[in-house]
Amino acid sequence: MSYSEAKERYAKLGVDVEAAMAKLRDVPVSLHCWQGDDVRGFDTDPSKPLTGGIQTTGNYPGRARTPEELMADIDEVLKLIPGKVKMNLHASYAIFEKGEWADRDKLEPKHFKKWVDFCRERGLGCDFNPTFFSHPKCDPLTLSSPNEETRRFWIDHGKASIRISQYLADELGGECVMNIWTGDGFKDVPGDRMGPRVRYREAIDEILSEPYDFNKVKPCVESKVFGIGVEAYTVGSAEFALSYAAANPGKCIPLMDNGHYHPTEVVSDKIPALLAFYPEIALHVTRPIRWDSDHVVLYDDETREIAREIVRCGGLEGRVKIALDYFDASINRVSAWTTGFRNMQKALLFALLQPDAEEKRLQDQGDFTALMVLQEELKTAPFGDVWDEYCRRQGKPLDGEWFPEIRKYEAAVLSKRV
Ligand code: RNT
Ligand code: ZN
Repeated sequence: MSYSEAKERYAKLGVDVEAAMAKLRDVPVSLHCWQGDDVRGFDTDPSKPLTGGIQTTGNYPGRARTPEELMADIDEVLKLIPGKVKMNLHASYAIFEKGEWADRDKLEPKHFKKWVDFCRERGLGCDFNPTFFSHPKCDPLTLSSPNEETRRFWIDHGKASIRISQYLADELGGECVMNIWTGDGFKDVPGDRMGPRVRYREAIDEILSEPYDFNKVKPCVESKVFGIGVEAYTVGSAEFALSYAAANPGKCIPLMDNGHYHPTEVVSDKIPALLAFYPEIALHVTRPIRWDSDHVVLYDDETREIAREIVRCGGLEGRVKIALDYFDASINRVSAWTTGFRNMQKALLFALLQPDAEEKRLQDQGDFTALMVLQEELKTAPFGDVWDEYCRRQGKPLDGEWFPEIRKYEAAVLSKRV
């Protein structure tokens, strides 16, 4: 079926395909720099293991080892994905001059100048994350540590990150979403569950006492259920993070990562629940398989359902900040990035092509039979033709066209990294 026929088919259902494509083009989705190098960054010894309960598995050749390599790989991805991209950096990706190094509590905006240049040249905004893991000062706790000196170091890192986030927003325009996540927690049954949480709360209070413009810098608190080696207790649990954000309106917003809940819970259902209370929320879109495994985002049921809730709750008007968060080291990393980003775009476009008003009407009238029939039939509507058109209009490759490009890049560039 051609695009014009698909457009007509959707029009019969009351869906304006042109408006859907136009809307999606302007919605920023954050592309996480950490897929390109297995979350290593540039400020610590790459031979040391990751800590904080996160893990990458696999050793597919071609991992980016320097800022130049990582930027080249991101450029390759940017050629292959439609939609509005925003970069998402971790503090550990600071770029130092030759012979220079600064510890995380001493990081400055200038250590991200090269990223600002990179983003500006490409017309991208930028999000930021303090890095509270994979560092000798994790004892293993960070912001919730009982050790005063440890806690001070990480609070100072958080404050430095606020200043860097403000710099990124000022230089690049738009908002800088600054996400606070720590892997703080215990492998086994704690003797004190509240102490670390109170210290964590006070530490975030201190970080957020650093001045910033909340219209531009959006600090978030990301919760988690457990991590590898941190199975029994997580300081920043769901209740902790939501309560923190609720208690600090105008200062910080909650962030949900869909790998961070029990397996029968779904973030799609939590989006409207939070939006009933919070003006703004942030998301990490990932794909958990049995645990927070951070597999590449697929065009699957839950990704579509997350996209549908973002769309029908008015999230595309800025209320929902969308970021990707996954890292697979067992496959070509440029392909992993491209696949996940394209799938998020697909899910959002699919969501924009659903007859939301009609579905709501049917539900409110109690016609659940018609609602089911409509929802099911929409699944085989000619979505692929609209997706192709969306890519074509942005001068980006269609499905079937981009992977050969990555194979070429792999042969010419990635395979030479040994
Ligand atoms: C870890 C969290 C966190 C990290 C990134 C690298 O479980 O999801 O968001 O993945 O900050
Ligand atoms: Zn996350």
